[in-house]
Amino acid sequence: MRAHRLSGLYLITMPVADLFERVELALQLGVRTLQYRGKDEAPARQLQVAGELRQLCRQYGALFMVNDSIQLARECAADGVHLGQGDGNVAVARKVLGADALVGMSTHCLAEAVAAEEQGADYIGFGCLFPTGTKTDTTAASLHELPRVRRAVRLPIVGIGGIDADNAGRVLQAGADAVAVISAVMQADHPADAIRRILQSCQTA
Ligand code: 3NM
Repeated sequence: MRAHRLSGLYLITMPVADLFERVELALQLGVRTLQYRGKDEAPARQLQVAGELRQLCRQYGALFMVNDSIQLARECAADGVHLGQGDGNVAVARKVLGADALVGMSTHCLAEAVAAEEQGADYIGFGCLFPTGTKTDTTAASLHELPRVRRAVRLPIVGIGGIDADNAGRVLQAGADAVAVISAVMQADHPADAIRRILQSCQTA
């Protein structure tokens, strides 16, 4: 299990035309965890994209995670899978992917965070912390609850939802170990600037 490596910027993909260029740029600038999230893509496309991202991450020594699908994570030899509350259970993921696989779980409140730890997750996502246009069916989570979650669980916490260079520091100061970001990088007009600024706020938080 490599959850101890979760820190700083945890980048998540969305389908954009220059996906591989953005991801490679992020890896070059120091991002060490990438999650492939291609919910609406056809299965064959998911496998192809995930396989290429997997290779890129290997090249840069970064962790490669797959969103939701234990099966896809297995097929592309990902380092692990990130599960939503309804996406399956940690024990099944570990059985399919092996004992060394990293298994993350989305949580939205203290009770879910504690339950995820009890289920054996390696880390938790905690959100949605700020308004986001990326995911429509989010459940709001409170930044004010994050310090309580920090005290209640020993797992690494990855804040998520509407995070950018301006608010990343607050999320880390409230107790998160890392910040998960989609649109602030994937849709940035100047991705290098966005990535650098987020990484910088991670270092100074
Ligand atoms: N999960 P952006 S919020 C994928 O609350 C996802 O669990 C969330 O995208 C949760 O960085 C979210 O563009 C979307 O706001 C995050």
